[in-house]
Amino acid sequence: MLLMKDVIQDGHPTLRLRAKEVTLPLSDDDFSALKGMMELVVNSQNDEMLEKYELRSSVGLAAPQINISKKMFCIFAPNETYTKEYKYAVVNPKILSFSEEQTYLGGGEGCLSVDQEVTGLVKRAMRIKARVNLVDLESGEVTKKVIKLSGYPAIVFQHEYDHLLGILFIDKTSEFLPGIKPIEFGSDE
Ligand code: UDB
Ligand code: ZN
Repeated sequence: MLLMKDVIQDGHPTLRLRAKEVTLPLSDDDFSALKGMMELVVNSQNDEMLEKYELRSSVGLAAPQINISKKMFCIFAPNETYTKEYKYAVVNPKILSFSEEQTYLGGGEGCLSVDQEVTGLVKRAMRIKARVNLVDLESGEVTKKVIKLSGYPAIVFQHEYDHLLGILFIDKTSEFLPGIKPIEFGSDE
């Protein structure tokens, strides 16, 4: 089982690499890695597991964060009204378009690979359209899709996508973002 100690921290060179394309069909190793990543994120949102394994309540994790420099990430996040859950195991994503409209998390972003205390405001597109390969973690089936995301799930997607480019949120923080409407949600763990 993956734990917080398996998540590498800022300063580790892997976090700064451009992740490599994943070869499809998915190898057993890549599939296991994705499964482990999703397990960590899902477990972190379960109070008992969170306490038992001293997890940080997480909404996403990218492969470079567990020292695998490949284009894969997992997301398990609600929308800002808690009416829908987005659970995606993603391989070789490509963001096709970003909306003109921008937003940011009002409480700021953090990162599992950056010291707990550090947060900052990060300008993000309000909506994105992306080409992805979605992996069914039960069957192993991989499906090509074009997805559209908006609001909080779109922010999480962009944060994880940045990890595949070697970008951390601390590279992009602003003190103020005047004229941009924040999403008031996800400010705490
Ligand atoms: C997170 N968690 O997982 F709104 F159930 C952050 C950390 C860094 C604070 C652990 C988080 O936002 N938790 C959260 C928020 C909610 C509801 C909920 C849990 N990440 C993921 C990460 O570092 N991936 O690489 C940071 C987020 C900041 C913006 C998007 C991802
Ligand atoms: Zn992160």
